[in-house]
Amino acid sequence: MNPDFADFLANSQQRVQQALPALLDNTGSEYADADASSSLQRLSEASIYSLLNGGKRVRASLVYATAQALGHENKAGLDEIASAIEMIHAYSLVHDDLPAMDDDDLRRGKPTCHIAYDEATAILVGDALQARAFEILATLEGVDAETKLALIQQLSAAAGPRGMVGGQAIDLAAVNQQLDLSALKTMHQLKTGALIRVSIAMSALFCGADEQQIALLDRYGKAIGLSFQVQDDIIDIESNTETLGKTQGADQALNKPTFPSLLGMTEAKQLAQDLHAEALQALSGFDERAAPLRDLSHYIIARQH
Ligand code: GRG
Repeated sequence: MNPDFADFLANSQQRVQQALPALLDNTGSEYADADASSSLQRLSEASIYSLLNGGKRVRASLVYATAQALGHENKAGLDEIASAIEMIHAYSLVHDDLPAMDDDDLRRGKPTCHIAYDEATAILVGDALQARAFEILATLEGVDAETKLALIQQLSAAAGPRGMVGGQAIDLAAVNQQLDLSALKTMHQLKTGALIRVSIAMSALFCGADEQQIALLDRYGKAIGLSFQVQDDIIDIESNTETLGKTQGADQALNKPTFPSLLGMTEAKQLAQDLHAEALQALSGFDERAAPLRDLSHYIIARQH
């Protein structure tokens, strides 16, 4: 990893990690006894456990990298947008790990939320993180109502049935099923790609990108949204549980269709390279301020966890 990109990634991770605790604070209801109740404190604790327990912060980094490409990396409000997206992402992982879904015990190298707490708490953590993410966007300070509405519209579409939740529904139904390459790509564009893609789109919108910049950045986002999942399928086979921080071979164990199972490992790796090339091509008109975006595309297909 080049040192400039290592710095960028560390700064982005630190920036969102610092912003998240205050944005997650569940206290301050009009009912003082609710703030003091041990049930609410347990929910807060489990939410903090699920949100602040590491994570590469790729989606937050994409928010900052897009802003940097557009010359707005210090714009007030970016931390809140990055945090809202990371909350949606954390909720999806907590729910995905539940017994009714992928039934996993390990996430980010630690017991999953329903193992560390219990299933009902894990369901509520996901619900709470999701609702809080939209509240953060709705209450962005100093941002006009039209922009806030557009941000909420984009994130809700990406997270909902035409995005992540829809992809998850297809994924759950795909166990023991054959999917062709086109159907597999569609599933992952929705399940994993939509939230990655919208991280770039929301930052571009917020930073006032013009129509052409928005279209090019979206082309980049679509390519890396898919390459992220192709690499995820590759490392699910080639990495190990300790490096992954989640159970290695989980997709194979569930007999799920994956890019390597459909294409073979060599072609799956070639697909990741092709998508990286497509992402770089989309950025060819951007100057050196887009370096973190270019490096993030490479990081996504080179990562081992
Ligand atoms: C339950 C509504 C609902 C949706 C779940 C995205 C998703 C949909 C489930 C995650 C399943 C999974 C492991 C998909 C592979 C790609 C992926 C999203 C990996 C986890 O993201 P990273 O690697 O995680 O960015 P960190 O821990 O670094 O934040």
